[in-house]
Amino acid sequence: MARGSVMRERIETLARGVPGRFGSALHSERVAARLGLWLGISFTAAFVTGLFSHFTQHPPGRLAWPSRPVGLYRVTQGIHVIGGLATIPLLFAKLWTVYPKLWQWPPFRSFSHAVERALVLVLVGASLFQLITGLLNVSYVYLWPFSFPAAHYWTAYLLYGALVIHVVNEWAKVRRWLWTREEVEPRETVTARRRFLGTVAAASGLTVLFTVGETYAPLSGLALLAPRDPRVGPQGLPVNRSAAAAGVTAMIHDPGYRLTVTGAVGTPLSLTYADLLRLPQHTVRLPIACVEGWSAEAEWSGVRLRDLAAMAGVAPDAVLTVESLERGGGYRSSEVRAPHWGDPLTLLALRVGGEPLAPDHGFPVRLIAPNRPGALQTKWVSKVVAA
Ligand code: HEM
Ligand SMILES: Nc1nc2c(c(=O)[nH]1)N[C@H]1C(S)=C(S)[C@@H](COP(=O)(O)O)O[C@H]1N2
Ligand SMILES: [Mo]
Repeated sequence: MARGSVMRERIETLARGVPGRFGSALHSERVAARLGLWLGISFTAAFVTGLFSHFTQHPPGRLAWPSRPVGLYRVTQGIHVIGGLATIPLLFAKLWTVYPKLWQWPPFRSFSHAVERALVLVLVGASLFQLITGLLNVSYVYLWPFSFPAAHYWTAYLLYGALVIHVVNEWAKVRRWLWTREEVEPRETVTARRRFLGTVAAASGLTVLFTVGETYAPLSGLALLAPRDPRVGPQGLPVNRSAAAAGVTAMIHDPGYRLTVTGAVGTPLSLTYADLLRLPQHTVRLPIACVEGWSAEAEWSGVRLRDLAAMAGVAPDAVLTVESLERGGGYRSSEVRAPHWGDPLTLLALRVGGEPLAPDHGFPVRLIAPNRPGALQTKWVSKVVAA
């Protein structure tokens, strides 16, 4: 059909005032409600898992997360990032479905209608911002001058607040179109709608299928769209920041290297690499679960952090700060609270897969703990400070 006649048909439909239609069968409240429901579920999952990630990294006060289940953060962040990517086709489909409403006339029927439309503008802007900057961030593209986590965190409240109000405003339509018996519709309308929604769902599903392998090993061969392959890197593990990039290459091979345990301790410790190897060694299988969605499991061996804490005489509720040889960078140190340092799985690892750590994996010593974002698994550790 020629463009002009499509437009004419739309205008005629509008003029006829078919309920719930603002264009064709696809520009309808029924399609908008269905996509809206999917988006509501996926934004809720993103909001909850995103807040979990935030408060895992920034626990308020003296609060602490449990160290189990071991792979919890890996799963929640996988849902966050891969679910977020799968939301992109849904959002664009929804915007396409409702765009004829952009030209509605008059633009504002009343003050409350104006407020409602302003709110939708905030919702659309915040959604596009979250999904697009999120996609670029996990693709390691940093084009902006602001801190991604800070902007993403505050925009999440804006988005979710606007979403809740939007859902309240539109709820009657959702009920009408999704939960009441369908009135008789032309067959083509039903077919066109099913085909459209099926295509959108398939686009989301394929996004998941082609990225989930970055965290779910059995599908890593399919992770064609994922920025990281969890099997690729030195010792079969990916690297976010190499020893060279962190500027630690000379320090990690210095024969004067010591691991010190200081601060609120009974007995300060200063241990060489050989001393550490002489302490009881333990082996654990744990993932690195990066905040950017990829994760990779490995077999780590080394000294239990709680053994070192006991040797140094640390209080049972102490907070341990693990510090790297790295001078700058956002991840040069991390806090380990009691549930984590008391866990027998938490190690200052000296080996991975039976070999000494590669320089890029944190030689001589790295922290590895269960249920913890990769960003907090500090590499090139030289100090533990108790407080
Ligand atoms: C394509 C979609 C998305 C991607 C790829 C994505 C990616 C990410 C990444 C990589 C982080 C970790 C940031 C860091 O700590 O360095 C994160 C955190 C977060 N995300 Fe998303 N995200 C997406 C969508 C969303 C949406 C729709 C919401 C809200 C409804 C949301 C809410 C959050 C929150 C609250 C955090 C915690 C931020 C913090 O640590 O301060 N995200 N996201
Ligand atoms: N000192 C230091 N440790 C660090 C980082 C860093 O930049 N500096 N990056 C962290 C991040 S973001 C991740 S995901 C993991 C990556 O671990 P890997 O290189 O051993 O795979 O290391 C963490 N430890
Ligand atoms: Mo990371």
